[in-house]
Amino acid sequence: MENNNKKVEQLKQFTTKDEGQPLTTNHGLKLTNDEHSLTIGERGPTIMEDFHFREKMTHFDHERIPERVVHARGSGAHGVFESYGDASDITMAHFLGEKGRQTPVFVRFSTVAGSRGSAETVRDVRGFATKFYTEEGNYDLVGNNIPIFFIQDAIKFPDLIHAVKPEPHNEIPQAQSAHDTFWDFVVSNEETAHMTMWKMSDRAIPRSFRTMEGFGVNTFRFVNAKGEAHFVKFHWKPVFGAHSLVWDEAQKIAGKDPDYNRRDLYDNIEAGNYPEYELAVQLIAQEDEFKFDFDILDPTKIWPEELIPLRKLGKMTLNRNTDNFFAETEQIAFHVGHVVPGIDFSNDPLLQGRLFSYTDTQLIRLGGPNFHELPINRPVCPFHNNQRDGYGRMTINKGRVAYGKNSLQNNTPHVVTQKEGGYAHYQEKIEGRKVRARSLSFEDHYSQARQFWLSQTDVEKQHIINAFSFELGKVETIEIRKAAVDMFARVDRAMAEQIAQNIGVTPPDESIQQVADQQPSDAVSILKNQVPFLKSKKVGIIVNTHSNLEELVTPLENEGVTVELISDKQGRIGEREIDHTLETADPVLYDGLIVAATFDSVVPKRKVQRFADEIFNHYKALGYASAELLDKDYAHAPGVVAGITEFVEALKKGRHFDRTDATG
Ligand code: HDE
Repeated sequence: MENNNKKVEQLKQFTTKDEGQPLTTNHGLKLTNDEHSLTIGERGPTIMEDFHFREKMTHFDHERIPERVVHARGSGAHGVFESYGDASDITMAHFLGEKGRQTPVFVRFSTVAGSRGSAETVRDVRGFATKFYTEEGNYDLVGNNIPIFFIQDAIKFPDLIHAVKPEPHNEIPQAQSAHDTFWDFVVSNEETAHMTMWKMSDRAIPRSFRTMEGFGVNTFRFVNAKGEAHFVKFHWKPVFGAHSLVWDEAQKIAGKDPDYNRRDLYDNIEAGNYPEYELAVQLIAQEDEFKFDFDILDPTKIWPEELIPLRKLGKMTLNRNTDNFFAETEQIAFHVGHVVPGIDFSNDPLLQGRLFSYTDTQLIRLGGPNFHELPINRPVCPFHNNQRDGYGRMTINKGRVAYGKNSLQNNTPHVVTQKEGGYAHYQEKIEGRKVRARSLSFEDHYSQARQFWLSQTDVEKQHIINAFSFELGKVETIEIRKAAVDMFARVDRAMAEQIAQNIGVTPPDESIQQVADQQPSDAVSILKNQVPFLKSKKVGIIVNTHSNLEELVTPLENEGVTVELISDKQGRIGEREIDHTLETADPVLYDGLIVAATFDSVVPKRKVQRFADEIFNHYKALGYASAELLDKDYAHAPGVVAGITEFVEALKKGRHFDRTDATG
């Protein structure tokens, strides 16, 4: 598959290997000494003449570029998208036009609020941005792992981001929404109600990039060759389903392995456990625009899947890590305006603003207008126009003509018709006054927030209450805490009452009306849609020389589970290397744990008990060789098992939330 990947082939032209080569300056001069500056005498001053020192230091001084203003912390991979069939009844897009057609892709996953070096398992929305290198030019699907957004109009984006970022007077807290300014924004802007419910849910702490859904969020338009249009929403469905961490675990991982998500992605691709996601769309015919009790252009609303079913269009497989993080993941530049014929925009006011912001932000981040020439951003099809010059221009455009129309070059490069593959905007008829106002159809901020609440399982509801209580518990201004309780009493009074109790404010005022009940949408719950799986899960086995390794390891590895051996010291047991000590490993980094050691002075029970406790409290599969090894309370709890076959089953199931004694 990789051999036909045009993007990979193209990148090869820009790839270099320094290994085994003589050291030179950037201008190709071979060097005789790279450890001493040029000085006058062995103890004297460095002199200006030292061009080598100056070049090396200058380059170093300029190594950093501005981080993305949002989504700074991210990680990416190459892959391929394969079309399931011919979607030409709904879109002209060539890459969706034939069963089996393959298109190279690059995906960058990210958190939103944190800086480039921040921890990855914080409570936050995740970015899910895909660049399709199609035959018709690059198509970017710049989405998130939550299907809606906080605000309805792009003009509020700077305000939202200023509120969630560290507070300006002391730059605290990093990558957290649990602080006054974020919650002040929430309670002062009611349109945030629905998205805040999602952000307080387990969606905001995904187990891995491999196990989270993706959504285009905004409403786009599909247009077929006959000019017929549908409004469209995009979905990525991970083949392993959506899975989340639990909050205590997420916070601990942030310290134990701040690179947890990128490591998971990288390691699994290296191991051949390629992450897979199906691309699906929801479609609403142009003439049905006003058929729903929500405005289909409002980005704070979902289109319930039960009402508007998904149509699957293809599958994406991420099968290759980057060679160089900076050149690829950092320099990739996404833009919602990078579209191909057959994909168009709607008047969703958030989308309209995004169409401006993405190019604008690349100009500062990547230092000029030629970022499209960076290898990772180049299309795999040819591109020609009369744009010229600027910082970092790499192309050598031959000839004297750089304008149109012209006669000297027979008026080329020339435009083409739509039939010949040219992009023509959908001709929507628009009439209206020039206003700064929002349609009344955008005014209902609570019905879908309540629908989200009513769609959750009891476990998920409890997690939402806990998340609100944690976040608001960190808010110093009591009036903001109270305002949040009042605001979310409109979503569910009982929920708000519990939060109020937890955070020490008075219950919601009697006058506040909870909105009417809604038909639940099971699709928005993670736990109602659990996919059991084994491949790529990670299990730690605590061992000593008495452990019977083969019996435990083989059944797991046969299922594609990654096994790591943990003991008090590193070294070998038989053929196998011990991967970690009880200090370098931590229970929060595993999907399941087996205690296969007998306790002695080598593997002290006290340390092992901590591992078992954490695994137990985070509802994960726990296997043990004999009952005396662990606290008796554990013995019969769900997902705590003695045999390896039982362990494999418990691991496959996922979390055992029916384990009532666990602290979460
Ligand atoms: Fe973005 N967003 N965004 N955003 N966004 C950026 O572009 C912006 C929004 C999303 O991995 C920036 O290159 C505005 C929604 C992702 O490189 C910037 C608004 C969704 C990424 C920008 C939004 C997204 C970005 C910063 C409100 C989900 C990371 C760096 C109207 C559909 C892409 C950059 C990557 C990045 C602007 C809202 C997704 C500043 C103005 C809604 C996944 O241009």
